[in-house]
Amino acid sequence: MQESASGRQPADTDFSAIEVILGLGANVGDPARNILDAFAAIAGDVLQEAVLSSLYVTEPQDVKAQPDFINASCRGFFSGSAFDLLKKISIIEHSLGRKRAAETRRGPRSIDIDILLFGSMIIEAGAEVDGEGCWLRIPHERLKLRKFALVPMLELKPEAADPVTGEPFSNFVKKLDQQGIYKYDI
Ligand code: PH2
Ligand code: MG
Ligand code: MG
Repeated sequence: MQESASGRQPADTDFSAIEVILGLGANVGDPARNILDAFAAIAGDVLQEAVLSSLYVTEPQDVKAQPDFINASCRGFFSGSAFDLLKKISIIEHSLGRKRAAETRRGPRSIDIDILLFGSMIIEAGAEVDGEGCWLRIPHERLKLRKFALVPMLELKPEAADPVTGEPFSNFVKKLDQQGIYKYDI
């Protein structure tokens, strides 16, 4: 645990590591395999003490006419900036067959890895992914609207609260009854 600087600590404890929550989603190819492969890469190379939530089968949101998704969440500690993390996860997306240029907005994808929470930081900044400009917003701007992101995140961190307002994210799940989500048996 990197959170406390009091008491006896191992000499290599990194107090700059920040707790992050990622959202994972996939609905092309073998989506469950892609989620597990993405987690293996994250746990091996990106986050310390990485843990994965259950996998969930979720009804597609935004663009309804596409296959069901598998969604999950991952929690761990990262040493570096949010931009550094974005760069690392986009390399993993790429290695799992994601081709942004060929995608439709909010449509099917082999793997999507989103930064949902980065400690309790509030970030709004221009960034670059795969040579294209994008807007990095943390907490993720659609998190409160998406049961497929909230439910796996709350499994890993039930007390998670919106860094902007302090409101527990669990309050928002109740308002999203109509969005289908089921546990996936691996
Ligand atoms: N991702 C989207 C659009 N719609 N629906 C579900 N159920 N799960 C997703 O991960 C998802 C989605 C684009 O990011
Ligand atoms: Mg994304
Ligand atoms: Mg997404």
